[in-house]
Amino acid sequence: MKRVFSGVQPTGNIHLGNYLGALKQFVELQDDHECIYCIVDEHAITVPQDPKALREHILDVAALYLAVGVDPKKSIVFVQSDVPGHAELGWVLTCQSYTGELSRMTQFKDKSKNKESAPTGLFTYPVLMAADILLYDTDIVPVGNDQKQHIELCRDIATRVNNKYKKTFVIPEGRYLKEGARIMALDDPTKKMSKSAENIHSRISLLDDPAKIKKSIMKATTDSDGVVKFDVENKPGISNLLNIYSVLSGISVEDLEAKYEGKGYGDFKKDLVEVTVEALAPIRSRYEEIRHSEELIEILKDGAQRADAIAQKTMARVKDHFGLGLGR
Ligand code: ATP
Ligand code: LTN
Repeated sequence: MKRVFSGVQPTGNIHLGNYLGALKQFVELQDDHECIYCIVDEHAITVPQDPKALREHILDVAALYLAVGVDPKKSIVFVQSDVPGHAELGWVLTCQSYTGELSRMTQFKDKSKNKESAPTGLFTYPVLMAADILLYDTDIVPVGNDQKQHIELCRDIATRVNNKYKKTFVIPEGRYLKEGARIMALDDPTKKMSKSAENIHSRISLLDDPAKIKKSIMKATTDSDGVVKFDVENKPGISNLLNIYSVLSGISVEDLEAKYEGKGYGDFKKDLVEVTVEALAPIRSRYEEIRHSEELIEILKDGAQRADAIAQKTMARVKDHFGLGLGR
């Protein structure tokens, strides 16, 4: 069976973009792959975090993984900092990566824009991400489109190590969804839907109640010609909503265009509210059931043990190939 690894940062507000771009794939892959899903708390501290809130957010994301359908009987679910191999391999790979290639990462450029200096961790973050993936001999990494550049860097670093030392790493591949791979912000369809945007109506969080969902969708930016048609260039707002509608309902974009021919955005949006509320209701109720349970803690502890067993094997191989330690 092929191995799958992915991670989500515990920074709160998991939204439709995270769900449709990444989490939905996590669930689909479980049946015929060996899946490892991580809550990447060491990534979260690349920007300032309140310690109490961070710990809560770790459990929030873990509960959401389970609520959307990740099954701990099939998949390993764990918290990154519970497995020391991530930081350990992160360092080894930092010594195999170059400031030039890291300077080209668009996420770093965005996050450090207009700042004279940025935390070093923000700069080397893609190397830690490479370590996360390579630590588990991962074949497939399901992520949103925005992570493509980081996946390519991971492949470059792994290939470099394999060429320079004995063959050490499996070269992973990114897996991106075509539709829904990039969900845009509701208030500005030229930007991606984001956890960190100030306007809460720019996103729909998985735990939003029906009233909030309605408000955000009804306020969503469209255009003035009132025709429900998919055209990302000229009609990015309605195209984004069509995309969301399509992935949530399973109806193709063409069929939706036909369904709303001659109708206005009002009707379309009203139905989209209904579809969204219906899709998120079971996620919300499962989340409430599990979020404060002892079961959740047990799942994460068990997951960390299973992940650590794999990680230790990889680290032994890395140390051997690099000549680190005593070798016995
Ligand atoms: P932010 O929304 O604050 O930019 P992020 O991208 O740092 O968050 P993570 O929690 O690390 O979010 O992302 C989890 C997964 O969700 C990743 O695979 C990422 O590619 C995906 N993702 C995030 N935003 C979107 C989006 N708007 N559309 C599709 N996928 C997305
Ligand atoms: N960088 C990713 C989160 C992430 C990840 C990973 C995804 C960290 N490590 C390993 C896949 C595999 C993000 O910000 N979305």
